[in-house]
Amino acid sequence: MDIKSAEFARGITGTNKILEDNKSQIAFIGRSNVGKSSIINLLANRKNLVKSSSKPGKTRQINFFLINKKVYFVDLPGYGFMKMDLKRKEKIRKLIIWYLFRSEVEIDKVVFIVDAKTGPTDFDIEMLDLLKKSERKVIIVANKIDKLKKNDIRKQISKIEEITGYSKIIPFSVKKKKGKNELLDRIFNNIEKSKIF
Ligand SMILES: Nc1nc2c(ncn2[C@@H]2O[C@H](COP(=O)(O)OP(=O)(O)O)[C@@H](O)[C@H]2O)c(=O)[nH]1
Ligand SMILES: [Mg+2]
Repeated sequence: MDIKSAEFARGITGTNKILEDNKSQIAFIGRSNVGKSSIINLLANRKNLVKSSSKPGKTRQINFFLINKKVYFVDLPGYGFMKMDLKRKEKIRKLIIWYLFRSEVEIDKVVFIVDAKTGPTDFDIEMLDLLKKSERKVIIVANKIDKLKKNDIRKQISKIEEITGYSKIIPFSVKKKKGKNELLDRIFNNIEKSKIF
């Protein structure tokens, strides 16, 4: 199930023909600094496909990465960075909502990343409720479990399941390379093999 190739395709801030080229789209969403870029890089076996930066909130467009020449990983802008001004926050929020719910796109799956230690933010919960109502297929990833004591991981995952109302949350750590295979399996199961490889 390993990814063989990955390349940056395009960044968009509104409607674009890339949305309609009949490839599967896997959306990645999460607040700034949660480790979204690091996770996409880990899945794609690339160090710097997506720029992972110590300055959060830098990406303000929706970035499409072509995986195996067949499927897109779609990196949504990180939201909720504290130092970002309100106008900018609102712009990003609108862009995310447009892509997830109003663009004429069939999104195959949404990989929703939350921080394992701090749990979902208010915006996370709002988005997860909307995703549930729209019956999107959502995979929740709890990243940075390396920051938790071993004994607390299960407890914290259960708590996040309770808060979000979603089950089967994947405990993940980019730092310890934990959860990678499970996440790839969950992303690609139910998608026709010929659409991926
Ligand atoms: N401890 C720990 N740090 C992580 C993990 N994943 C990412 N980070 C760090 O979190 C910071 C933000 O990561 P980045 O991928 O840029 O987050 P993004 O803003 O969501 O794209 C970076 O300093 C990463 O090295 C993890 O699993 N554990
Ligand atoms: Mg990022």
